[in-house]
Amino acid sequence: MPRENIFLFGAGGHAKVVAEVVERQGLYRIAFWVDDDPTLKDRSVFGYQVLGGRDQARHACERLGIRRCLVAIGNNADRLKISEMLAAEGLEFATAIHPSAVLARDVVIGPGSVVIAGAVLNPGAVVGDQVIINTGATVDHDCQIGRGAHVAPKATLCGFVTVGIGAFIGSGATVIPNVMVGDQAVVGAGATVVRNVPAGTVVVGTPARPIAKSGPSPSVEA
Ligand code: JB2
Repeated sequence: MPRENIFLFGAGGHAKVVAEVVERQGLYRIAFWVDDDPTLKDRSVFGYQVLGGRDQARHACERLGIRRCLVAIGNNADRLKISEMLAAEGLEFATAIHPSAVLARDVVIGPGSVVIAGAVLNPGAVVGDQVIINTGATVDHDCQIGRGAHVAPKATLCGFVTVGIGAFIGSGATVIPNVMVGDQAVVGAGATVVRNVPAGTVVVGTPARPIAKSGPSPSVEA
């Protein structure tokens, strides 16, 4: 079966990781990168050309009949904003899962989401769209991960954890069972979350405590 052509939006550090996942998954062929940074235009990254910004993408998609892409930008608010803009233009989203990730039979992963090498998702986990489950993260049974969230490398979510829209769980953080992390909340690297985190709150440490408010995401407010 021929692989479907897609493009990756963003050509930075996260995008290179996403390209690895897409190549190893083997379902899609990367046709080109799109990036608004003019200094990247016409560069080759991993052998794929950076076509230019969104306008170039639109034309190339029409010409090549491409209807699917992945937004490969780590910033949650920006990834959501750009995915909404691309969806409004009629584009759909691929889902990329690294073959070394371990997914239980009933795990649900939304469109535009990426599961990176070594991640483990146990039964009943539901992952929304435009989510990053990063390298070696664990999402245990019956967790729910909201749209545009990011579970960073080696973070551990125990059973029945809920992660809100656009929330960020830092690298190596642990969230104990049944805890809810609110929309756009930020959990610092290595934190141990033992009670619910209100929306828009930054928590750090063990046990995790609030230190600040996190910035709003336009796409969450909309
Ligand atoms: O709206 C935008 C945007 N549009 C295009 N916001 C952001 N942040 N980036 C945008 N881009 C393009 O995506 C930029 O021109 C740039 O080329 C690329 C982002 O690359 P960068 O290397 O800055 O970040 P990243 O998103 O690839 O990686 C971050 O997130 C990952 C999950 C880093 O923090 C990584 O260390 C992390 N692993």
